[in-house]
Amino acid sequence: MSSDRFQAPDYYQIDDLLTDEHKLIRDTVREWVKKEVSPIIEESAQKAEYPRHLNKGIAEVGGFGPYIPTEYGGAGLDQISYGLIMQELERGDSGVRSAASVQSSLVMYPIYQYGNEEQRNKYLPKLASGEWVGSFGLTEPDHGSNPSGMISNFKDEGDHYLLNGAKMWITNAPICDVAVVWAKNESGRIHGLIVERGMEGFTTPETHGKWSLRASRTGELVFDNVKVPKENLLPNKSGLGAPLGCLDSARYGIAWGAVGAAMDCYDSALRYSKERLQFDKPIASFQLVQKKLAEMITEITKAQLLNLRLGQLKNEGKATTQQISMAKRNNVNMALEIAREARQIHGGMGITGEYPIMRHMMNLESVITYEGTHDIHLLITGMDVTGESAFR
Ligand code: TGC
Ligand code: FAD
Repeated sequence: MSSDRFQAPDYYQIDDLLTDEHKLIRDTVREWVKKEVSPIIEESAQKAEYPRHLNKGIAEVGGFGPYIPTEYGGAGLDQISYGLIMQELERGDSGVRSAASVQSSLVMYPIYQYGNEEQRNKYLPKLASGEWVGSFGLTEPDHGSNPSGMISNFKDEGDHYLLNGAKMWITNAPICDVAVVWAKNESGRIHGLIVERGMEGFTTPETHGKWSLRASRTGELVFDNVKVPKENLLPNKSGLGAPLGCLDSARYGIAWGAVGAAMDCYDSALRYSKERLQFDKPIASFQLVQKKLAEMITEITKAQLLNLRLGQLKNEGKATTQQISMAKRNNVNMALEIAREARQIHGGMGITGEYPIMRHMMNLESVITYEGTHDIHLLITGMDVTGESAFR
């Protein structure tokens, strides 16, 4: 990729609504992404490799467990800081944000929120420092949008649990040291179990051939009579609401992250439109190009404001699942449409790795599907406003 000349759009002076600490955190991550992510990410994506060496830096900028208390190694920050970190990481690449959001909201969060003190002390500091990589197993081959139908199960065998089943489409699976896995007990109740690499019968085959999130490792978690120690059960919450609670936190981060990807596409398109001449004029002077850019900055501004308000609500403990769904759905779709329009503004250059556009666009095709598809989030809003469930 050509050098990273990113300049963040802030059309409504939203910076004025942030604290100095928010801006410091945001700018620190932004600089880190410019220095460490932008120069290498295109090659990682082309080679379908996750640049694992970045984990140390993600940890240093507070990307693993931003809102987890410092006594467990987290950064102890508020929810707006968490959002800003995700925005900046996804400005670099959705795969980098994925690494941070899975580790933070899908692995550290359930261990912190549903685990006991021994589990917190054992796992959280190593996850916060990036020494360990975590994964989150909810989706199964036959149960994606409908996780309540999962068939992964565990039996009480006296001194341990015996876990069987398989999870699919799991971020970090091939490289994870620990996995938070959701499975049903003998009464059909969903519980979270911490499974560690090395447990006999636990394998993590990689999913190859992805056109999206290429700089992120995806795979399966397969459990063939895995003996899980009893102390690895998360004791403080069970039922589908437990994994869904984690998704609230991750979807919130994605709502911010998608704005980062959109800002990068807009910034690149704006600069390109001023530099690219056709018919002896910058293409920025043509009305049809201006229409694209004007609509992009309008949508980005709306999404930035949505995120900030959602962050305030989250800080106050008032953000609902349904509000988070709306922001995830709106912002990811907005980012994908902006990536497509930005690709057009770049003409043929837009399909190359010289610019980040096509990589963002392909990444966002996963982001619009994972953590609840675009249509599932629409149905969550539909149910909220009508009181009628259209899922079944
Ligand atoms: P439903 O009947 O609505 O709910 C079941 C129980 O859960 C409770 N609940 C919640 N509790 C806490 N937090 C929430 N956000 C909750 N939402 C619901 C609910 O009250 C109920 O409790 P109870 O006591 O009555 O049993 O469940 P449903 O089976 O009808 O399903 C609803 C639906 C479709 C919305 C939900 O299952 C869903 O969100 N489906 C989408 C699945 C999904 O998002 N999967 C994501 C997998 S992880 C992932 O993609 C990671 S990508 C990571 C990356 O790389 O960044
Ligand atoms: P399906 O549920 O089969 O949906 C297919 C289509 O049917 C969609 O368009 C959907 O909207 C539609 N549909 C389904 N039900 C309804 C309905 N009731 N009404 C209307 N339309 C409906 N999962 C994890 O647990 N952990 C991870 O770390 C993880 N990482 C992922 C990484 C990547 C790169 C990807 C692509 C996925 C990841 N996932 C992960 C899985 C992801 O959450 C699922 O792909 C997603 O929830 C959708 O499930 P599905 O793919 O089985 O699609």
